Amino acid sequence: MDVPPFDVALSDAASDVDALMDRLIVVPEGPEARVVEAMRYAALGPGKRLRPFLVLCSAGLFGVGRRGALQAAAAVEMVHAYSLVHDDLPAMDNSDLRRGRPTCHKQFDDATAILAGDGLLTLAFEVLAQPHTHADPAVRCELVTALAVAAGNQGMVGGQMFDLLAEHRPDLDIGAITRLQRLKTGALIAFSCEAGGILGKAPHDARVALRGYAHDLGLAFQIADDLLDVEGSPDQTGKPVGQDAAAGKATFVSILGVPRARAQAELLVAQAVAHLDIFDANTELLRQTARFVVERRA
Ligand code: GRG
Repeated sequence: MDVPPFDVALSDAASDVDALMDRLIVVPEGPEARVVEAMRYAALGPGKRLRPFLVLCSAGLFGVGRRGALQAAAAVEMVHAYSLVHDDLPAMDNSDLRRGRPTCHKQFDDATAILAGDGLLTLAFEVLAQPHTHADPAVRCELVTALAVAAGNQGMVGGQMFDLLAEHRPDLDIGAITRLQRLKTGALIAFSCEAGGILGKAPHDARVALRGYAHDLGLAFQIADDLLDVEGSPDQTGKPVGQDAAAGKATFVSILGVPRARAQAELLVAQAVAHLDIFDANTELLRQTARFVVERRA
């Protein structure tokens, strides 16, 4: 089967997942409408939709139907959007700008932003549990469990705690930073890659390969993020830059320096794509995603 150009595939994925989230996040009548408007603001705002794209690409390896894959893609994007809303709050990063627009708590207010994050996190699991996601309840249950582990204290929430405690700890070493980032951003990226394997009831070796790809991709993504924080501008990235240094945080870039961090990201891209060699199916989009992750400017 012909593979569409990377840009087209990424933008089609973004349109399709946005169309589904638009249908799933419905503003009701009554005073609770405000929190749903904030959920829509956070989830449907501009963004790369990288995690949904990874779900769709990994699902594509196993011939999974588009609707089921989109359900899982929408769920992971909702969890991602929630994490950004909560991360931007005054009690955490205290950011005013996200995706080139006021952050959710600036557009609404702190309490509404907290509730909007809670609403998105909760809705994600409702979506995974819907029969549209997969006909087999055991598959839906496996997706729910995997996303809970990735998003919760064993994954993103644990990583965020670690990150908050890492402020003013420029002494943290590369091993500690790697663990922190694997939890904070890597776990959700890993879920996105593994979701296709769960939906497609993929064999063990395929899941191991996807996990390896996701691990290297997640670290490459984070190094690219650290480089953008040093070298990018708010116009490019749509968010404040220089925040890591201002918070006295150790990062891959503060420890390795820019040239070695860039070389490490390249090495991780090469390692990530090597994991894909076991697949007979076309892995071109996943290979190009690894390049995109380190070459992106936002
Ligand atoms: C609040 C529980 C909780 C967790 C927050 C992921 C996270 C943990 C915070 C985000 C802070 C941050 C900027 C981390 C760096 C990596 C990252 C997740 C960047 C944003 O993801 P992109 O680049 O964003 O995929 P878009 O806007 O394209 O969706």
